[in-house]
Amino acid sequence: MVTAVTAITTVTAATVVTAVVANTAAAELTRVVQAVCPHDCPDTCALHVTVQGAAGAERVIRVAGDPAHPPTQGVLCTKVSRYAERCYAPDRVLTPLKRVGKKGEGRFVPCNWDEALDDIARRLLAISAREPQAILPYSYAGTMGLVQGDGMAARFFHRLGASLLDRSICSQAGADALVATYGAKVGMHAEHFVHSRLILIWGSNPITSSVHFWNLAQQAKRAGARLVCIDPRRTETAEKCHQHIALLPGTDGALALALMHELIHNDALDHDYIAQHVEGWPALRERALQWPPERAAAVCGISAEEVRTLALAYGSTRPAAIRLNYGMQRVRGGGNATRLIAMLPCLVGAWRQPAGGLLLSASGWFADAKRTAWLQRPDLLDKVAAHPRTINMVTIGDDLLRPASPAFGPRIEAVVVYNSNPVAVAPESAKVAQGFAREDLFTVVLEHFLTDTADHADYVLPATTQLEHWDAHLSYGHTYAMLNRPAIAPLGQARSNAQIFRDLAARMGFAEPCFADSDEAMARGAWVSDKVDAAALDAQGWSKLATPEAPFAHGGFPTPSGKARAAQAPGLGVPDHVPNYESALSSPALAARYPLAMISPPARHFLNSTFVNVASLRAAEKEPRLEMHADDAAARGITSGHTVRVFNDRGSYVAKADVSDRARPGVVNGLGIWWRKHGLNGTNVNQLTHQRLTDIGRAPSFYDCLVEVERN
Ligand SMILES: Nc1nc2c(c(=O)[nH]1)N[C@H]1C(S)=C(S)[C@@H](COP(=O)(O)OP(=O)(O)OC[C@H]3O[C@@H](n4cnc5c(=O)[nH]c(N)nc54)[C@H](O)[C@@H]3O)O[C@H]1N2
Ligand SMILES: Nc1nc2c(c(=O)[nH]1)N[C@H]1C(S)=C(S)[C@@H](COP(=O)(O)OP(=O)(O)OC[C@H]3O[C@@H](n4cnc5c(=O)[nH]c(N)nc54)[C@H](O)[C@@H]3O)O[C@H]1N2
Ligand code: SF4
Ligand SMILES: [Mo]
Repeated sequence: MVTAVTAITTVTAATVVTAVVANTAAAELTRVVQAVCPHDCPDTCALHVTVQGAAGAERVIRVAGDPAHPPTQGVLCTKVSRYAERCYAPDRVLTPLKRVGKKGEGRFVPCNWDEALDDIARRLLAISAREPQAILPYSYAGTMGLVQGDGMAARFFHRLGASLLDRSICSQAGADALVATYGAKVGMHAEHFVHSRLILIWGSNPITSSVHFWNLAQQAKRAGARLVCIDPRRTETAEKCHQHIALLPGTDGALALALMHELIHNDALDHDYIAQHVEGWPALRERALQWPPERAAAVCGISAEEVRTLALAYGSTRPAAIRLNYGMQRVRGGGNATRLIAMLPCLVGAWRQPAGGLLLSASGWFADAKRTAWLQRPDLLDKVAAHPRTINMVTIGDDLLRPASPAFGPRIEAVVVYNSNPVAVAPESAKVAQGFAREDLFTVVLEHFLTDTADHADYVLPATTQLEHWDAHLSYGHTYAMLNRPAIAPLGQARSNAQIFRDLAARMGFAEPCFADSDEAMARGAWVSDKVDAAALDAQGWSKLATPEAPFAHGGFPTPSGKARAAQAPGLGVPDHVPNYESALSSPALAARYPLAMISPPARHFLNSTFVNVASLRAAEKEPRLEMHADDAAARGITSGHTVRVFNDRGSYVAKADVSDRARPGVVNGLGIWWRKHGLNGTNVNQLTHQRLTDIGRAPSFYDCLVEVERN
């Protein structure tokens, strides 16, 4: 029922219960519950969830941004404004399901919780009695919550002695490179970008993926700042910046080196800052001197003039800020490129001002505030006979198909998936799907929907959404600790991830008291008490950490020497441009067969593969699309709307051609992670990507991929 809600009073108190006047005869009670967006997005918005109806018949009628939370400013992206649509979607899984069809067919029958949990516990116990490492948890960031993410689940798998998972699929190249350079995953505060005079938006499309940052950049623009976007794709963001440098994928390291070359040449360096707060600059300086703009321009597929102009602006404008994002590190050399770019603000002393420096991630600010060891209990591993091996989530395709061997260890016999959809999001997905289709693999998937991965499960267990459970959140884009309260009771028979692992632990005979901690106790206990203000968290749902406004104005990088590391870092040498595995320059024979570079960045209305099943959002994305430059399309007789086959040795993917200046010559853009079953030929872009890892961080190189395109 839609009733015109005329007044929702100011949100202050703990559970934020508010009386509302409705214009119906029987005014209904409405409450607003303080919550947090759970998604893998740097903005980590504070939510106001409006619930209507009496206890037992409550319904979420609105999900809105908290106007009082400074990063959120009362605004949400289109996707999460539709959160209620996702929560109440008719295809939501609301009972445990047991497989009746073949793996991958997605044919299930409902079963009851006891039957499902008893059978799962029995199967896992039987495997673990022989070899606990044959069991693999597989999870990522479906929710970023510390409780429903790797809280109770981590305790469970540690106690079991299951294989460990290297959660590397997104950001680990850039993250490890940032740690190598600054000592931690820390940087500028997003709110200070409003005062920057020059902003480089580098490998980032905030209009799609971080809309609150874009709002700050626009404020800076209105105040006279110059915005430069560095991205192979002419994104929605790029077209609104003053300048767009459309370099080839995987060439950012070369651009950074040439910028250094010019900063040296123009004597635009802050010699004093370098002398006091940077170590290893002489060695990197030598390398940079080998990268005149012409050399970089040839590698990057841009003009030397673009390099010179950018270097002049960056060397002479203060404050100058870089918003780096993970798009530029999903290539072989992503780690080295991040190290090089992260050095730029040190060389010109941009860190001296709060509105200068660089932001890739803010998550390191939470390192001392979060009780990771308590939440995850890695000490439970001490009880298992042998320290388990680690499986990289990027290579799940190969690893599911691998036989036992001394190097690999036991064959994977069981996978428990939660907060992830590997069949859609992991690279080289033909192999991932083949692995999950193994009839001898026991697979349990905790999910909201029948995703491509859930279709391969022996059991699908219905999980609660963020509207139905407790959680604690940090952010990688701001520095507020957050508390999520359940707005409504679990729908159907859904249980929270933590509850499901608690129930399994009981059946497996895990008697440690930590398995009795409630979701609420874990959400409230997630923080170190003198770092996060529990009262503020309780009252308003968020609490800001105390962090320095201009963190490195006087050096003090969290490295052993307190200096930023230009050259050597543990295990690493002087950073350099590392060419892609697949590119015209680095692999000419391959490029002769597959001459186009394909990148597959986020689609605006999806979040990775989440929301693909939400009808209104899928309608907004229309169809799997491949953006092509007019020259590349014309050479292949392709015009917009043609169905095209995109292929390489790993497989083929069918999409609708979109001939547009969003694509630069030589590069095609396959947007978003469609569910394979919603694809035009039952595949998605990851049919074409490969499992080779980045130079640093053991991360995927999704955007390092050559293809050919033809009319289908
Ligand atoms: N709507 C929406 N929002 C999202 C996501 C989503 O799928 N949809 N994903 C979320 C996730 S998981 C993450 S990790 C974050 C951050 O997610 P990112 O994947 O970093 O997202 P974007 O900000 O879209 O930035 C990627 C940009 O990098 C560009 N790019 C690709 N290759 C290169 C390259 O070699 N060099 C350079 N300079 N640029 C390159 C792409 O064209 C794209 O515009 O966003 C989150 N937000
Ligand atoms: N080609 C290509 N591939 C990519 C990328 C790319 O840019 N290009 N991006 C990569 C990146 S950056 C990332 S982060 C990964 C993302 O990979 P994933 O983290 O696997 O992300 P999603 O596809 O969003 O899948 C998350 C799933 O978790 C479920 N979920 C959400 N909340 C809960 C919950 O509370 N409980 C349970 N049990 N389930 C829940 C959702 O329904 C959803 O199906 O994909 C990577 N893959
Ligand atoms: S996905 Fe990002 S922008 Fe959208 S509501 Fe969540 S945190 Fe905010
Ligand atoms: Mo990600």
